[in-house]
Amino acid sequence: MTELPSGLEALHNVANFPSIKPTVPERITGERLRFRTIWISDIHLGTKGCNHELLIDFLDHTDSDTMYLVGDIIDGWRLKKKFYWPAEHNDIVWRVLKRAKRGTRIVYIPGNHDEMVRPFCGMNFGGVEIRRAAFHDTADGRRLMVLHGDEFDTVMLAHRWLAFVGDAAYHAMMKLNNWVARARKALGLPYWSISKAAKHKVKNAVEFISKYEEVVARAAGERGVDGVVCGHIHTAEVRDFFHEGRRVEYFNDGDWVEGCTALVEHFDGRMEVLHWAEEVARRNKSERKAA
Ligand SMILES: [Mn+2]
Repeated sequence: MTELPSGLEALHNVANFPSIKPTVPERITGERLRFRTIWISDIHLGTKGCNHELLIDFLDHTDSDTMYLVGDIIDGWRLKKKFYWPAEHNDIVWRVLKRAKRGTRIVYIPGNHDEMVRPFCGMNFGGVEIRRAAFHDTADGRRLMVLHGDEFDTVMLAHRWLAFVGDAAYHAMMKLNNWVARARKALGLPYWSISKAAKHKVKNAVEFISKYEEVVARAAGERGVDGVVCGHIHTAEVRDFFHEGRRVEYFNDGDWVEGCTALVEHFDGRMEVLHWAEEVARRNKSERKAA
């Protein structure tokens, strides 16, 4: 293969991973938290926004029979503008490939930020199945549709801006907001309306998220499945909807830029959102107690 897109090239470089050692050594813990299934998405490798520290911790403390990578794993949009690929991002790819080698079934569903991987759908890459979408059967017999979720942006064109929530520009804007507020205060100027604009955006965001969840759940209902798992909007959620009198469950696994969450299925089919920052805090507390 010649001329691989930048994100894939990085993936390709670590594909022969046994010969490469991660810079952050794998934390070998006695027992990993075991799940039937793990869903993670919106990692945005290749951006400063990616919280690689928490994600590496998550990957070192968990295991599952199946793991779905639900899109926006690599941020090709940002990489195209500016190449940013710290060693820790290789470490994440290394850990995913190692999981595949250990026997975890890995299904990678590219999103809109890693759409350069979409032409490879149907292929198997280093033990990772690349798919456009998938169906997952839970232990208690529910059928879930798994997709990234940007498909529904076309239904809601007015709200496309939210797809950029994970983008560094968003963080830069938030930083600028803080800086402007402080500078104005120092100059004795009143608090400026940028906060009002931000609040308006947030209110819009709340409405958008609710509407988005509804649209996705409706699409799942129309396809006759029991539920849907997606990512894309960086908002983890478990929510029940009804479609023609039938229950349709909506699951969003969140992201690793702001929320740092994963969706898991326990061995009895129970679904749960894990907030990894909270899990780490709890672990540190119990370790301190033990010491
Ligand atoms: Mn997305």
